[in-house]
Amino acid sequence: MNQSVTIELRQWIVEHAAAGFSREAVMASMVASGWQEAVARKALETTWKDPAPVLTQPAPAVRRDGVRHLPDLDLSLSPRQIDAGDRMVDVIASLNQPRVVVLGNLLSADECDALIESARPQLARSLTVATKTGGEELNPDRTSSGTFFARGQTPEVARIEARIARLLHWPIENGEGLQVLHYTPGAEYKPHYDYFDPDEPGTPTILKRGGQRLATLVMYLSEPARGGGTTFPDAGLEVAPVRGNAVFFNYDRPHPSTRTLHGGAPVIEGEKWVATKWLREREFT
Ligand code: PD2
Ligand code: ZN
Repeated sequence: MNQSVTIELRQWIVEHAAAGFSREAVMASMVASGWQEAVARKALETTWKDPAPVLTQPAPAVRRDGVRHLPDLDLSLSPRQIDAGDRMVDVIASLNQPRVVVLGNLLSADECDALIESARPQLARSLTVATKTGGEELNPDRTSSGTFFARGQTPEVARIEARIARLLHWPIENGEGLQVLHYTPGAEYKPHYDYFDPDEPGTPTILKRGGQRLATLVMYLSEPARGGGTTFPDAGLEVAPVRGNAVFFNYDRPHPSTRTLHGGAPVIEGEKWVATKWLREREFT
C-alpha cells in the first residue's frame, strides 16, 4: 500500500506534541497504528520543527491527564435544574459547539438589585484590556460603563462567587473579580473574544495573573424592553437579557475555532445591567 503524509496525520502530530508526548513516542505510536516507518519519519520531519501555519492553532490551555479540563456544567443526565449549593438553577438551553449554556434563576431579584446599587456609585466608562501593553484603555467598541468588585468584596458577592464555583466546577480563586456593566440606549459591546490573543505583545504580562481566560458567565441584572441581547455571530445565537438569568460559555484554546465570538447588542429601549465573571486557568491574583 502506498501511504503519504496527510494533513490529518500532521495535525495529529501537532496535537500530540502540544500534549507533551516525546518525538520518539509519537513515532512509535504512528508505526504501531499502521503507518509505514518512512512515511511516519517524513511526517515528523516536516511537522515537528516547522508546523505549517494551518497547524499552529494554539493547543488547549489546560490539560490534566491528557484530558481537556475547563469550567463547565454537568449536563450529562440532562437535568432541568442544577443544585448550585444555596440555590437551584434552571437549565434553559445548551449548545455544544460553541459550548453555550443559558441558565435561569441564577440570581434572585434582591441579589440583582444589590449588585446594581453597590456598583452604581463606582461606575466609569468601561475600559478593555490593552493587548499591546497589558494595561487598560478606552475602547470605542464598548460604550457601556462599569466597575469591578474584588473577589469576596461584599457578602453578596462572596455568596454569588461560591455559587458560580460550585455550578461550574471551578475554584473560586481562579475567578476574576465580578465586573458590573451598565448600558443605556445606544450602548453596546461589539463582537469580540474574551480570551487574550497570544499574538499580542501585552498578553504575557496579562497571563501572569492567573493564565488564560477559559470561560465567561454573563449574568443579567435587569431587563431592557428592547435590544441588549448577547449575540454569538458564529453560532447565529442571541440570548435575551432576562433578569436573574445568565449565559455561560467556555473556550478550550485562545483561537477563533472555538466559535466564541460574542457581543452585547445595542440596547434600544430601557437599561441593561450585567455582571460578568471570567474564569482563569489558575489562581487570579
Ligand atoms: O453585556 C453583554 O451582553 C456582554 C457581551 C459580551 C458582556 C461581555 N461580552 C463581557 O463582559 O465580556
Ligand atoms: Zn465578552
